[in-house]
Amino acid sequence: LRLLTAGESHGQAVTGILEGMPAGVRLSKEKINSYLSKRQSGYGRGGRMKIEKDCIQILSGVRGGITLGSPISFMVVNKDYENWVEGMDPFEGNLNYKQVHHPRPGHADLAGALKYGFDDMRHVLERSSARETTARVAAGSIAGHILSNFNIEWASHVRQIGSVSIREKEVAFDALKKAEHSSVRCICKQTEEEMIKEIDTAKAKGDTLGGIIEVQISGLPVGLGSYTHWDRKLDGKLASSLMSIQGIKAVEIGDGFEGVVQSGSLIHDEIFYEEKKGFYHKTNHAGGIEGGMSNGEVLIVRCGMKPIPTLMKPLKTVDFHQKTPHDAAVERSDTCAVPAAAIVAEAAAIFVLADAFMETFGADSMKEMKERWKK
Ligand code: EPS
Repeated sequence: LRLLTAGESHGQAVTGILEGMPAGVRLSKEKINSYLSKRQSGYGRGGRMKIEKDCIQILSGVRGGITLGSPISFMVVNKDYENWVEGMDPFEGNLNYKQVHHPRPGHADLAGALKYGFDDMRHVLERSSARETTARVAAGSIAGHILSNFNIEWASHVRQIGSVSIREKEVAFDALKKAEHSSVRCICKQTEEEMIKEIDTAKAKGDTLGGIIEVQISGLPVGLGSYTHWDRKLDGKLASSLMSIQGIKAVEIGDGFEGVVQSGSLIHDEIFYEEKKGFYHKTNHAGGIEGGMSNGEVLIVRCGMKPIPTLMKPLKTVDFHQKTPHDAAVERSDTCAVPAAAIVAEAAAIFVLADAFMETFGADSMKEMKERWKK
């Protein structure tokens, strides 16, 4: 699977081309749209999400709801474009419109402008914006239709926002359903309230918050990915996909960082066998991956998201042209986008797993995959 995305945050649309989807996969537009709308929700979002109502338009690669095996091109219209035509129209746009000269610490602004030789950092922020994750969620949702045919399920929750964290070290897959009813995707009611308070306090101070999200995928077969070469390892591919999400600064599989302080005798998951179950583990510190391959247990991956760099009470920076001290640029933004990032992380993980699944069970058609799955 290969995904190309395009689109500026306040341009006409976010678009994507998804190449490599097998033929014969039945897609549900409702399912894709409800996933897109989940990404838009979450306590701590700013004004933009009140304007947008993300809906997919598929332009190619699908007929009568069935994939053709040809590239799937799609777009999600930016409703906010109406308010930005003056600056964003591809030919008539006024290049002096809402220029940005005061790079935000932690943002792509400065390195991006230096790299591409821009005078105006608007060119950078329009594309580096997390608006792009709309396309990744759309593509992840499309690819996820493959996995759903084989009863593979996924879910996510928010473990931490700012300094507020859930107490549970391990959360069972079924318990993640509770996150669906929480505006911060938290499985614990009391912690949810504390997270909301933390966001309110940050917002009142003109500050922003990051956090930790966890994605779990259940029902995976043994052997997706491979130990035979570095670029075929499932954990490596997941880390790359997840780390590329805007704002993500850390990725861990299973007990990751905590595992390193334990001794080997405590951290490795002992192996058992039962006639009905086959080989299995009673613990899952490895997070479902051993030797770069899925091991049949629930896959658990966590991501650390930094606080959003756009602060209403700006940090110090330097005027790009005058080279004198200045306050960083202030733009409408979110106080906390951690709950939304959980959906993006789900989509990014599903994308990689669908790809790995196709590598093992066939990539031409759903028919072929089902036949090989049975064997
Ligand atoms: C973002 C800034 C905000 C967010 C945006 C990401 O947008 P705006 O500048 O239009 O207020 O709302 O997120 C999205 C648009 C989205 O769809 O998630 C940024 O600078 O990254």
